[in-house]
Amino acid sequence: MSRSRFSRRTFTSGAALAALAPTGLAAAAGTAAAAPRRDDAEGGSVRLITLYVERLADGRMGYGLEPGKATVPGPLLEMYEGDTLHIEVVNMMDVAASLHVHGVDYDIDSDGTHLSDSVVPPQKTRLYTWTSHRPGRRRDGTFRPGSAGYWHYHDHAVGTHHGTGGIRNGLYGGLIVRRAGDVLPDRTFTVVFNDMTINNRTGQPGDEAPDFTARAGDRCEFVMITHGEFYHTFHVHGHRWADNRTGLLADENDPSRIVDNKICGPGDSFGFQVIAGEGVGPGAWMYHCHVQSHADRGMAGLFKVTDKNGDLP
Ligand SMILES: [Cu+2]
Repeated sequence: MSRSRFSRRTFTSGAALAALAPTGLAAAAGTAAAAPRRDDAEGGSVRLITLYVERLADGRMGYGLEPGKATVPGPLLEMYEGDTLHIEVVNMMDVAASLHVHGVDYDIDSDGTHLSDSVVPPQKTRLYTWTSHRPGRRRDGTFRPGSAGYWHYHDHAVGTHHGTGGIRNGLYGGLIVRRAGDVLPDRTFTVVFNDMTINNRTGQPGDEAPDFTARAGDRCEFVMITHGEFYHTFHVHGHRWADNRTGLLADENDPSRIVDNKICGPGDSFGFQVIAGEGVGPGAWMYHCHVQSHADRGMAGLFKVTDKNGDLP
């Protein structure tokens, strides 16, 4: 397949990739239409983005959509079931790095590991391709779930063959795959429990855990990811969600359990939506790991829900 043909390549410069990528994309789209790789992948959008992998001034590492703009976590990526996302990863560091994703579909060329020879050497560029699919029936009649979910991506190459050094230093980010018709949020917050930090912030003075701000009544979406060495529990004050794919109940007959605290271990991710301040009003609502020694060591931040004027009580 042409998709594999070009996704396998490693490029020496952004210019070389820029010259090749549009041709490759057209070929990929044409191939998908003429000879679909998956019956249910037809009709999805095909997009190309660039992710820069960089070392930050403070020693952390991050992914960014522009050179010099890397962040921890990396940019939140979104797809709809059926979409294809091509990501050219530009490695601006002096060590090999990669992009490995959870939840969606990819060829072994886009695995992002040393084992499958799909990492990005220092100062090189590589194209990764993620596809996704809608729910449907297999030929044997069994049900195949769609790709929709709160997923994540991370390095799988820095430090060890498992990317332990990359993840520890901040090379991770969220991926949301939505289903057509899903309720869209007003704003989305990404929270990553990584070792004993939140988004690689220790929570100590001068290195505070991130706060998230919304107005009362805003539909807020949390993407919660865990990495590192420990199990945690994610808790937010004053707000609850359904323990299912979206965090929302379909109706009063939906059997999903309502929770305000959820255990999460390394490599896990989940997400949910809440209406900021619903039934409780504005306030500086804490969110934190509920393992007591972890919270005491700094794994706590604020969900700041302001009033209609933008003021925090
Ligand atoms: Cu914890």
